[in-house]
Amino acid sequence: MSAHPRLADGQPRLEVTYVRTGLSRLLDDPTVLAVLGFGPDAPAHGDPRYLRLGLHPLGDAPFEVWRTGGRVQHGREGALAWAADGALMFGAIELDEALVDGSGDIESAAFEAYRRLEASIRARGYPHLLRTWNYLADITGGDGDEERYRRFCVGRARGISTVEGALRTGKLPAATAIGRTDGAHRLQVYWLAARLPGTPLENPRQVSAYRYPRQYGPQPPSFARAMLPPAGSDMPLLLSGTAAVVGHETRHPGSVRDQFDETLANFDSLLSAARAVSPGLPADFGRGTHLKVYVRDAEELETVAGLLDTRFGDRVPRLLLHAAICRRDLRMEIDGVHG
Ligand code: 3EB
Repeated sequence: MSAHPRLADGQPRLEVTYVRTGLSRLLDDPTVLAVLGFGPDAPAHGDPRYLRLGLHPLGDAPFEVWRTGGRVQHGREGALAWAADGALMFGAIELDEALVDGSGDIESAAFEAYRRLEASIRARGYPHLLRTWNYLADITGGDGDEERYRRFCVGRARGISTVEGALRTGKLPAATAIGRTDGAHRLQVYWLAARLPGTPLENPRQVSAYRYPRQYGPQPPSFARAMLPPAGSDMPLLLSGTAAVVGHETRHPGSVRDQFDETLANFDSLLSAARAVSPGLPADFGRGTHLKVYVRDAEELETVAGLLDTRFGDRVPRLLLHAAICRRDLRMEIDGVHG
């Protein structure tokens, strides 16, 4: 079924693609680990491997499909959906903020989501969290330390640290935290976990997020800038949400064009760091790269689409999404995979 070389038993394999095939046909494939649909116009489906995300795409979005090397089993535990192939696990949890212990706040929802995530990856035997995505409403709502993103960071860190050692800085997953644009106060967290550990990477141009100074909130964000897959796997590099942050400061708050260039300079630097460990990775983005490009102001989506066209032509598959970024002065952010 697959043209890829056979890997030793239990070695992870993951391929990410953007496709316009019908959803049922995608889910008929037993090697499909996850399918992501974007925005309220994406279809609904009960398969635990399918997640519809609360972010509006520019135009008619494809599905994002994750395929693995083995047969996938899947199921649900309450609000949590999972799928796994013996080497990798996809999981997703959606929590209505109002329903979490009656408090209705994002900190409690994040705590609860991460507590359940940790319990689930451990119980199923995939204890190494490689990558997380976090989509929450009104991400920059509230002021100072009451800002929702800051409360989210507090809840996330509390949830992860219920398990001994998991928050150690050398073990944090690559991540994205983005504001959903459909108005629903429902926290969506989805992830990729593995039986074997990956290698987290930092970016020499950026202060590690887990060392951000106090001015950004009481709890520095718990993520690494990228994750190299477990040794011996056939998987891309997992790129965290990356924006125009140099050191720890936002650059070019007034210009989405300059933020775009700064973001790509950050990726250049991150890819150099990744290639120092894994020299086989391509130095430039190309066909094996898949990017999700998040833009805060709907009016700037077309501008960013044009910047991507100019920079990459049709060489780099990408998906544009309308989504709020977790700092008010960040106009855009990009995450993705590269291999
Ligand atoms: C930054 O560089 C931008 O809190 O999980 C990017 C990726 C960002 C992940 C997270 C936040 C997160 O600080 C914000």
